[in-house]
Amino acid sequence: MANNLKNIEQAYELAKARYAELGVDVEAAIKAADETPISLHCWQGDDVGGFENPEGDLSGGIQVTGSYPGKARSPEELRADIDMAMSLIPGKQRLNLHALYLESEGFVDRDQIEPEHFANWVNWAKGKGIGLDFNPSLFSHPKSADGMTLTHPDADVRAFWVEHCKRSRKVSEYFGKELGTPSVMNIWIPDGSKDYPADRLGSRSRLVESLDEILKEDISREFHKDAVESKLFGIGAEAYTAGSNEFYLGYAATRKILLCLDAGHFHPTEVISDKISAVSLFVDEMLLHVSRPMRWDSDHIVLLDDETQAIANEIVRCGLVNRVNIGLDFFDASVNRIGAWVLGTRNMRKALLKAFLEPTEQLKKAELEGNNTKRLTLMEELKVMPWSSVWDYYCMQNGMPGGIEWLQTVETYETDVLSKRA
Ligand code: RNT
Ligand code: ZN
Repeated sequence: MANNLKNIEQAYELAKARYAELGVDVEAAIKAADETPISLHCWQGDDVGGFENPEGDLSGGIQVTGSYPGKARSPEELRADIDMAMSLIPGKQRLNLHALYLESEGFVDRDQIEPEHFANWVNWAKGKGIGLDFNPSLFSHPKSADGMTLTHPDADVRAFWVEHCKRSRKVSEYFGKELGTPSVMNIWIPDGSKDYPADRLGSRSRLVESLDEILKEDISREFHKDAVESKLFGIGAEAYTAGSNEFYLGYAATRKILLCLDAGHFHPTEVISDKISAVSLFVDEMLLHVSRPMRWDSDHIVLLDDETQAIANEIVRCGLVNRVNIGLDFFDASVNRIGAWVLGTRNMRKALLKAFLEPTEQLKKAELEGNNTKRLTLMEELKVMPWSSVWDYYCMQNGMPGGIEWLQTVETYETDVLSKRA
């Protein structure tokens, strides 16, 4: 082990010297990557099930596939699993909760949720010194069964969901107050239709009305921030999605709230990395749902692929670290769920580290001078720079393995804990 640590240090020193030749301050890059928060999504741990109704089925046009054993069945199990995952991921973390993950004595419907139903989560977060983010849950419920919530033609159904969202904002505000860091609350609705609608305008007008009603109460941004998430289509909502990109871009810009960009919510060749700079000129803060769509909005585990890297590069190159909130959104039930969290989140962190290890000013200078040969050559060179030696060192500083040794810890936990869950 001691030998191994020494090798990591030596490799790091060599890497540092190589990066210095490019004018990159490696220590500053490590610090910046470490301090950029990533919000882990609670729903990878139990296939977006939650604790409202143990028999509840996932609906709303999203799907989890796979039946890997050992999913969390209670808040205690889920928190233990998140503890395990977080212990293997370096850097500043947050937890992103859905309203479905409330804790109560007996059934509490969505229009009845209170901050107290999330007190255990807050205490847990306090113990870890992390922030919480929140989401109202407008799916997996009888009142969303026909694929409409805030756009529903029935005013009573709309009112039910408006009330849920209003109460969710109070939960989010409570998180911010208790934890000293604002909670980003994201509204995503499944609303759309399987076949061609006759009145898109009517439906979208109702959505504006519902959202305006939800946002009526002013809540300090010191505690809570509102975000809205667009989407292209869902299973069973192929022809029309009310909350499209244009809809929410306009809504977020005019209401001065956050826009959420989910990597899986656009046409297959469209990428959110390209949207970050554009949106930043009109919306002051963003939320990202970093995900990996495969042929559709499949929510595969985030890889260290070109798009994940491009997202990180854009955040860093545009100087948007303080205006882009990074959240993850994937749910894979075909593999060890803790492994999924660790792998996907470490990939996002790696992408951030690589982005901070870039000589951005040099790239921009070459571009301004019209030296596109240099720009491209430098970009290619960065791919083979010894960033992984910096990563290993950074992980070592955090008392974590840089390589795949973390998998052993996850496998031991699977044997000792997960495999005992019926
Ligand atoms: C669905 C959206 C939404 C959900 C989570 C559970 O397509 O991406 O963000 O995945 O809120
Ligand atoms: Zn999403």
